[in-house]
Amino acid sequence: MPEGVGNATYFISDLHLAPERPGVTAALNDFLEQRRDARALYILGDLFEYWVGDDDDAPIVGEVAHMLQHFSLDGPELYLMHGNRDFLIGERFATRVGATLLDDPTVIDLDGQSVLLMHGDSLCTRDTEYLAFRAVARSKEWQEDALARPLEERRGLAQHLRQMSRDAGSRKADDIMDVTGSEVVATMEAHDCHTLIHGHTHRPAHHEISTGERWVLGDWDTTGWYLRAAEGRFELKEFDIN
Ligand SMILES: [Mn+2]
Repeated sequence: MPEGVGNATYFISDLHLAPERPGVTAALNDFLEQRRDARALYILGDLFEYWVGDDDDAPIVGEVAHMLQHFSLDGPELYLMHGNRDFLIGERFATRVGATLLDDPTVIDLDGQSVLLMHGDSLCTRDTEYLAFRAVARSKEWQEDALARPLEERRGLAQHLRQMSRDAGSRKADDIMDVTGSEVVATMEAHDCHTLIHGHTHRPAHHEISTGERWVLGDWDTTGWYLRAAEGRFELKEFDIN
């Protein structure tokens, strides 16, 4: 086995990396350096607070790209799924960091077990306003139009969308922002999976449900979260971020 490749699979999401929170970027660097037993790392969306295109030359993009490159070159497989903030990440960035872009949802084989991976936003079906925006913003037409604009204009658009998302979040009832139980069950059944891992809701937890189990990853702020899977066992861990 090459150095740096072990038997553990890690899942993280919702780091919401942004220049104004350098501590979280530093925490990602530490996290990656400490994963000596990693066989694979799955980043299940919202690695970045916003994404304006793979041509973004902002320092944080270069910094994070360098960390991920370093990690994947050491041997572990690296997978990236889009979140509702960074859904414009493209193949160019994925290739640059040695990652494979995953569809949402994706089913993986984890030590012989089928596991369903999602970001989680599509499970929040009571938030009809957001789902309407999602349908538009995930279309090829909308994305091609957005990405054809000059970088400065895209940065302005990203700030506008962030503000809209924050305003909408503060207006909406708490239960709208969580997943819909029946949607979780239907999605797991449709994919024939007894284990679901997702992020997005910032409500880290392990839920035992009728279809099996649901692991919810946590967001990174003053603490960070990861889910570790090895030898058929899952562990959800929280750690301090300085
Ligand atoms: Mn999200």
